[in-house]
Amino acid sequence: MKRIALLGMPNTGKSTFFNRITGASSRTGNWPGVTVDLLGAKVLLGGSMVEIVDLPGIYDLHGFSEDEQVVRHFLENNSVELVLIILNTSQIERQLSIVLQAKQLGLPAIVLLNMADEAKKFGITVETEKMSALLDLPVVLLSAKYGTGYKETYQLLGRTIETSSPAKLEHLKEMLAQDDKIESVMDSILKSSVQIPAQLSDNLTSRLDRVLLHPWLGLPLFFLVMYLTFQAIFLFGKPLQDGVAWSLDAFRHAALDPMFTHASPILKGLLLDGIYNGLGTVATFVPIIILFFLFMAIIEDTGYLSRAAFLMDALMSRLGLDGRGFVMLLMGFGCNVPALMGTRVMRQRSLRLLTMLVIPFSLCSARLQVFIFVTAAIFSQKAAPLVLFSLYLFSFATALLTAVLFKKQYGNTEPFILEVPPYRFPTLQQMLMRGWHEVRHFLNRASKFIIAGVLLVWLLTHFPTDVPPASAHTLAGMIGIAFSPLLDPIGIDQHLAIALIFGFVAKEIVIGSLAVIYGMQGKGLMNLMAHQLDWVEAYSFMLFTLVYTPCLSTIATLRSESKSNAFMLLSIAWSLGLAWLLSFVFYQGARSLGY
Ligand SMILES: Nc1nc2c(ncn2[C@@H]2O[C@H](COP(=O)(O)OP(=O)(O)OP(=O)(O)O)[C@@H](O)[C@H]2O)c(=O)[nH]1
Ligand SMILES: [Mg+2]
Repeated sequence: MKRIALLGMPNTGKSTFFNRITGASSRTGNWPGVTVDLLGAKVLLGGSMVEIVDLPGIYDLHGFSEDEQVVRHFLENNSVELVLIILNTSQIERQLSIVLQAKQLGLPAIVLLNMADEAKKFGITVETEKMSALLDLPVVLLSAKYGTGYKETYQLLGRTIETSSPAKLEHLKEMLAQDDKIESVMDSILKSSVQIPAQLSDNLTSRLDRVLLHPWLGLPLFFLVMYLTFQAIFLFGKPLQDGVAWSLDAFRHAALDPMFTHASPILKGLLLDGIYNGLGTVATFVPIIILFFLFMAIIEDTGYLSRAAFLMDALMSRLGLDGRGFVMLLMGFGCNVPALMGTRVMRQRSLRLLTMLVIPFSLCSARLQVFIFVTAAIFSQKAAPLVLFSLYLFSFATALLTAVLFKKQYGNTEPFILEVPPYRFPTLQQMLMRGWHEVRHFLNRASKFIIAGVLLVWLLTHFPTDVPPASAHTLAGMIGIAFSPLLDPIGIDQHLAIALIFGFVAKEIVIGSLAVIYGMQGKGLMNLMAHQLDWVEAYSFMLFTLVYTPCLSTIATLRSESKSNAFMLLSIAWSLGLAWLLSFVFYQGARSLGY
């Protein structure tokens, strides 16, 4: 099968184009370094199937960072019939060098001048025919996001791919050794085919930035925006969550219970109290999670996240990190795994490792589910938001503490130059795609971990069958008792111990297994928990859940990204130790104060 690769600098719209042409959902975002790995998809072009590969953005084919190596490695080890070089037209004077490098390598290429809409707004004009003649390559102007010029591009691709033959590069770096002529060639091409006004006018961006990047208003505004975002998520998410819980309950009473009246109690228990209740409790959080990611996508796509990096850079560098580390921490609020992979844009290994050590402390959306659930059960409506907020503070505090403690070991000397992109607003389609992506992610995790997890918890809490379920004499009870010397001093009883043990696999299993352990769901489960736990125990449980290792996927990612077992073990040991210590100090402190 013929292969087309997308090449270009970061944040030029490669993934947006890829999604448009393949219908796939590669992650996009207004931030350099969103794509860090290869993503391929097949599509019918010019009468035959072609594979299109989305690559991470690179500044230069010589680059040293992990994601630049991914690109080089790909080009050296795969034959490609065509490269699409995607440029941001408004930055054409900086970005043309990649085209010349590709030409020098003899790659069969088409130049796509993307973001035509923005270039037009800035008053930049390109004479594509002239440029095409000078480069001796096809050049098209388009907007991958809004679709203008897309049809022509698609047709051109179809025609070109039919006749193109494979290029293979074995020693890319050596082939690029002589590129001192590139500068002058670039200058002359730009002079004769591009007109750039003396002053680029992007009023909106500069006006907004005057406020949002204000030296002392910037940070408070940023935290206000984050605060309002969370308020909005709960304002819209809570009714949706209640609706889902109500429908699941109604469905059970109306359809499932009657269906299983004659089934054996064990089967009924396993299917309904085990899988249905467990998975259902987790599923009620899906609307909140989708909203959460939609809002995050807006913040990311508008370019505000890059501003956050800029605002926090000075503070972060004192902790041995940089502005990008802060952005990764925020991304980690969604899910730690992509945030860990996002560190590939960092060139220096020690900086990357320190950032990776810090990221698992960000309170990801799966942990958020546990906290929403437990706070709703134990705390008053007034106290619950404050409790949640305090957990976010702990999340930041443990991350910062980790950075401070380990920064000597992982010294950072990499200079960080931040590119602040113009503000851009996501289209409805981009947002829907993101929402759908999250649903799929949930279903994937549900089928991989959650069902198996709740099933196992059900078995452990119901065997042997001649003792009351979830009592001390069941298998789960015995495991809980075995751990009690460790967990008693932090106020975690044998029920919660089981939830914690399974939470090691995925945090969604924590709430799923609470439903199974207590044999209830929804309001009933909350009441029972409120009856059995006081607030000190509940908070200690949440602290532990927050700080100890997020999930198996995170561990696997830590391992694969660091390529070091020792580093992975350090991360696990440190977070477990810190979790225990924090819960211990909190629990014993609160008890000695008489709570
Ligand atoms: N105005 C405008 N914005 C665009 C266009 N194409 C992409 N964008 C936006 O530009 C930003 C970057 O797009 P991506 O597709 O993530 O860029 P990328 O080249 O894949 O970036 P990396 O993966 O970081 O290398 C996103 O906010 C897109 O919505 C376009 O034609 N016009
Ligand atoms: Mg991308």
